[in-house]
Amino acid sequence: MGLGELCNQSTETFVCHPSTSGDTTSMQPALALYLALCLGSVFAIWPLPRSLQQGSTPLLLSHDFAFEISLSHPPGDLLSAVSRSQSYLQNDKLERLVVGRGAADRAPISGAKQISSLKLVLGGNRTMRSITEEILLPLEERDESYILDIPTNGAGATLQANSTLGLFRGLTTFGQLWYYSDGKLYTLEAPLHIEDSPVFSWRGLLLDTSRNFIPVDDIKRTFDAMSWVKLSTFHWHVVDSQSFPLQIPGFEELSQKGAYSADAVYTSGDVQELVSYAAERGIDVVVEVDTPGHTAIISESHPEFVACPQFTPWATFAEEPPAGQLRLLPDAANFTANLFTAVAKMFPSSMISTGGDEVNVPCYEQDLEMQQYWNATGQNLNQTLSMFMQATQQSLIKAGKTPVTKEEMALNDQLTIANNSLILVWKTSADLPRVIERGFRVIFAASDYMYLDCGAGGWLGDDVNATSWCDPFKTWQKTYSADFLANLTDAQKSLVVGGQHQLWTEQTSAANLDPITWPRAASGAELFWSGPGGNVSAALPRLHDVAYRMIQRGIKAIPLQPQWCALRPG
Ligand code: CP6
Repeated sequence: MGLGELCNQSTETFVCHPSTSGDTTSMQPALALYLALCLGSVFAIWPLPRSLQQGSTPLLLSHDFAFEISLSHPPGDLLSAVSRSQSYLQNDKLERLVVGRGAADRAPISGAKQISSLKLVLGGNRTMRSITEEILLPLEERDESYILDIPTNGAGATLQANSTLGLFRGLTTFGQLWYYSDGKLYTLEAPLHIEDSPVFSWRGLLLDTSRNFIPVDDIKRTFDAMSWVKLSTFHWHVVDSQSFPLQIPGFEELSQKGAYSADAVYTSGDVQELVSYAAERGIDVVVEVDTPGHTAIISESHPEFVACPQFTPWATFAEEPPAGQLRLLPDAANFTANLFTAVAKMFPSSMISTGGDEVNVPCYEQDLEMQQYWNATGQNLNQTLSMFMQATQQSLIKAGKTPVTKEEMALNDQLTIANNSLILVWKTSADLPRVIERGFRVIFAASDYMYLDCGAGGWLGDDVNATSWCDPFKTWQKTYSADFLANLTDAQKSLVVGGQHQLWTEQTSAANLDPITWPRAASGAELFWSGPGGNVSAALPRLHDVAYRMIQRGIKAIPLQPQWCALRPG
């Protein structure tokens, strides 16, 4: 193996993608290659913008560089985002990787012009809203586009957008342009013109906080890292069979009896703090209260609503211990509908998930109360499940929310679910076209590409040869290459709202949250911002920069290469 291979900095990886490197496409290939190799190429931008024209003139960030906001009453969250951008510029010490080895470079920055300001301009005819308000809009109403223009001489640089959310995305890109050398920040690519907007609006990360409790500060740190790669959706799988850490007004008994400890809870105050911390960073918090399956813990406070909590062997009645799921009876459905009404008041997002995955049939079939109800009414399992789904989804719809549910509920043609439901395809990518054919909007979350953990591995018992069905470990390359739009017509593609990584936490706590998530979750961020079809070898050097920058900002991202590759030579 050559040195370049070890660091994955082979010359091939330095050739810009023709459609995204305006300045090099018209040149002789040899010259273009030379410029790309020796004079730079935008390595650090992640996710890749829709269009990018770059020159090859070095530009220094002036020591008194300032953002200029040409708005009469800029919202507070935009001002905070600007000052965070300032402090990242001051504190990031990301050095440029050397060609062939990848080590940090002393850049040829002599004779460079300086850029002393970036003017933020809000265009369009839209009402000015804060970032927080923009990210809470329904998916199809959001505008995250921006145009960043930096002339060769640095003067008159502008960031334009139609929304504060777009300005925020542009600020994130601007922060990725700069490398550090000898106390200075520079870019090698002026002039730079970027026109950008995401292919998908749902660019998510699911985090399970039930199997192991994740403290508020760790979730906030995760939001920071998510925002640096323009992820837009935190899918919060807050409760499950093992613990119920969410305090819900009017339903306090659930967390009192269901949290791991009195400390392992999210209070209403915590939720508000997390929701606004996320929103200020362009992240929508979509909460999931998984029902009717994955609810064994509810039997601690409401045994009357839960089927089969004591049934054994558990493997017959649940995917993992403990067994127990909400009965598909009017009282339990009513309770759950009221629970969702209360949850809807806590979360300002336009979307809420009712779960809907892995409903266990034997658990219901062997439950006496379910048997009695079916006998008395002449109904069957699917009819009672349909009744449960309608009760819970209707309570969300009444609260003004769009219901989200897992693919099982869309693929069962005996069920009636809301037409506007968003469906999470989690089992296999092969199910995506099947759900689309039923006319639903979908989120690509398939376990063959999008699982960060191997969650089921926690329940493999004592079989030393067992492999979990989500094996093998999903590398960032695997996610990055997910061609989830293949074989879809344009009309079908329009039903895909995006996708997300999943982190189930049977084997994750705050101790390994960062390492298991980063930088891999960044691959999903680019997949759903820039769309599928990206080139893994072209992405790799940029992903190195993402990982190194995250580490500098306090994220315990794992390495993609030996440290040797990033050390200053000599
Ligand atoms: N918990 C819940 C889980 C999983 C799901 N739902 C899961 C299933 C298979 C694997 C990993 C996780 N742990 N509530 C499925 C959506 Cl491999």
